[in-house]
Amino acid sequence: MSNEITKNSIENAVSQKLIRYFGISDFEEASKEEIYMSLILSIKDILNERRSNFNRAVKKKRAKRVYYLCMEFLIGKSLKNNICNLGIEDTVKEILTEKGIKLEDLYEFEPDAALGNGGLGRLGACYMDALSSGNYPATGFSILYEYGLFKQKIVLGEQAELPDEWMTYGGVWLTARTDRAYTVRFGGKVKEFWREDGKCDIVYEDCEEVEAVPYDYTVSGYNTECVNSIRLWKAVSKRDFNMSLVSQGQYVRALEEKGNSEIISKVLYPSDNHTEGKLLRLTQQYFLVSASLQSIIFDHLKVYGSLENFADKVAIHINDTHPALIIPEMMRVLIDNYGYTWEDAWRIVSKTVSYTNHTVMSEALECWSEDIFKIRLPRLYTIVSEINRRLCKNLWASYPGDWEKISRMSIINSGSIRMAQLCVSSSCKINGVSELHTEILKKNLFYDYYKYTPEKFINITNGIAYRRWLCFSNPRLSELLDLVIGNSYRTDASKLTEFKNYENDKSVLLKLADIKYNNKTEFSNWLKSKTGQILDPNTVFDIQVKRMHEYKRQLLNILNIISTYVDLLNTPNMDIVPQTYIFAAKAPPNYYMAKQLIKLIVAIENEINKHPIIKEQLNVVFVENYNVSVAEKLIPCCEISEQISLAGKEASGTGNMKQMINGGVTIGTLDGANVEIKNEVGEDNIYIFGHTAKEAEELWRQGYNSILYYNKCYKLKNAIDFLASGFNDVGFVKIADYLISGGNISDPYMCLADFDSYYKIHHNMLNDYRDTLKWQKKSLNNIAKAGIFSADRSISEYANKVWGLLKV
Ligand code: 26V
Repeated sequence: MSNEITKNSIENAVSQKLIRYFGISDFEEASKEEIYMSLILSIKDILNERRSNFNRAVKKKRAKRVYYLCMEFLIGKSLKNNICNLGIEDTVKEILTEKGIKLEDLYEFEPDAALGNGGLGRLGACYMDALSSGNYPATGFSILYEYGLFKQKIVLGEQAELPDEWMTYGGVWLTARTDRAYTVRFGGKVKEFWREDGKCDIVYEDCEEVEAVPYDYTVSGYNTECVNSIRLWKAVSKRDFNMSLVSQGQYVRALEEKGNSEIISKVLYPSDNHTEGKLLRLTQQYFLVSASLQSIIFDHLKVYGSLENFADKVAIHINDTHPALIIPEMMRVLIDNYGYTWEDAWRIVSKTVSYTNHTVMSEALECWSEDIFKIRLPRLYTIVSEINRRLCKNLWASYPGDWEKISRMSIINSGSIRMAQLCVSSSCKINGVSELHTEILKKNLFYDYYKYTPEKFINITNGIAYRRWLCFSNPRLSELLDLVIGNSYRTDASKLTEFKNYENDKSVLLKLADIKYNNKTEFSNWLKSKTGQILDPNTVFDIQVKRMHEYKRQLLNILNIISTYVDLLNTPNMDIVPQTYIFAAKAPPNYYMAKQLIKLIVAIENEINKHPIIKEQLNVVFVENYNVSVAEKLIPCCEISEQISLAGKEASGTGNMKQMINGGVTIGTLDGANVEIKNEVGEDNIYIFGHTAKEAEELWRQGYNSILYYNKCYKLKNAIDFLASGFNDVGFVKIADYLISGGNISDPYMCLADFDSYYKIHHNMLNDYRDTLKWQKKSLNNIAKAGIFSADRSISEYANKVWGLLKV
């Protein structure tokens, strides 16, 4: 047990840090930055001590560990989360208030650790939180992207990308472990030297060596002594300064040479709508995998001295295909470095590795050109080829003569190395992230594999770290819950169902309305102070926040907004529920249509701003630089949660769960986890519209023709015509063309096919909103039924069904 944390101990710790790191002996003289740093360093000490105690307990128990490999962790801010997890928020506030400092200001000061694109990365962070909260021994592995993804700024109505310099103040959480650096090799030549005993020595020549230096980010759990960490690798050049260049006065060139390999950990790739098989991305993936595996093996050998029990004590999780190279890399290390036979190595690897698929979008399934792969990772290429040769041999035995099936299933095909096939053929378990998504994996994407090894496929529906998303970011609502149902839901989300008993309690329903109004007011004030954008908390807040992508169909929402706008232009005193549409999203810098959509939303916002009367009825804002902390402010304000992807395309969604648990009512298609949300809350408490996944697929197969819908629905026609004619001095003819003039490839995500049912159900929804009690009852039901979407539940399923992991 670690020492008890008291007001005194925290105060002393912070004072000590101020002295040691900043030479300040008087609290009063310290700047906000210095206090911020000192507070974090003090909390880090507490967490690190707990981490070392927890690790000792894990070793003593010889407990199995899970290693969660992911190219992205969208951690966000940690100060508040850690303080709340430790249960010391009141104490810290008290200390700071005495010194005239607001803890809230320090929270604001912390930058987001935004090492992710969206759902996938945030899921990784939520799962690390749940692993710690559940007392599971776990380590996350990723890359220390110095400039994150990018910081979004709206400049002249369009997205501009700036480097996100989060490390200056966000790096305080990191602990550099220079003592645990490893070398990662790229390129060069591989030579095999066969010995007389039949073994083979592998010698590498002329390869490029990069040093991987770990920086550990501690992850606390709620109300527990368990602390885990995410190990982030930084690339450091191993090349010494070329002194001859320096002495020739070419200092800058010497720096450039050294800097080259360090590019590996500079920025994260955006999840574009197409993978280009970029060399740097492959390099990043191998860098992550090779360094992480060395670290895993080192840890294991330190405890057990041998790799014989590796598969019993280690679970390695591949989050999406991005870290799939761990499979051939582990084969390489076991065979080349530890003398294992292929068969023995394979037994270990295929028992250790499990894989989660996060998308069925074919553009997002990563493939590498054999030529690039061969040059960059020559030894791994040999191993992948051998894995593939043996796989095809087995497939041939099962399906003699069925070349078509075998070529669909093979890892290497037509000059490309397919990571999904590598993962599915080699993992002990494969899971999708919602019921529907897993069914689609089984029926479509991985159909052949499902028939081949059905026992490997399972579903684990995603979950969220609901303490962050409800308890800490919506204190008004969680206080009400504490009062009404007690606080046991804070450790057991299933207890939220008790809230349902209050669905007809008028005072509770009115309190819910009040809380929402206060959250909306707080957000409106914050936004106004930051950007000058004006919101009216008396209007209904209709929110669509997620990555910008065609399949998520922000455009469907926009078309409905434009149609309402046109109606208001024609009939200014139309009786409508005053409505505010809030968008926030980053678009991948190379994704033309996604950037156009942002431009369009901003243009509508500006257009409406020119009509103050209309703005009172219909307001649109684009909130820039969407990230975890913006989400934490925005989601508690959600009344209408837009989850309107084309059915079959959104693997799960997790924003839908976050908004639901904050009382947002979903308008959505039967896609991803929306299906399960509907099953939980019942038809009265969700607004479902549009084609089902099956219907959408069928419609597309028959030869979808968007123009038919345009001609059939006058509202839709008005909206698209208005879009084409342009407003706010900007024309969007290209978007109109994209919807209706591309022959059978126009409107690829079938916005038009779902428009009619969308606007009708949206209209009904707004009408229901007029009746506060009726609406709040729906909201209450959403909160009460959200417990199942807790990451604690997801993680316990992973622990039981995939990793064989026990709590320590
Ligand atoms: C693909 C690529 C390919 C190009 C290089 C960069 C890059 C980065 C990410 C991706 C795949 C993105 C997959 C993804 O984010 N899936 C989301 O996962 C969430 C968590 O399971 C899920 O809720 C969302 O529905 C799903 O879209």
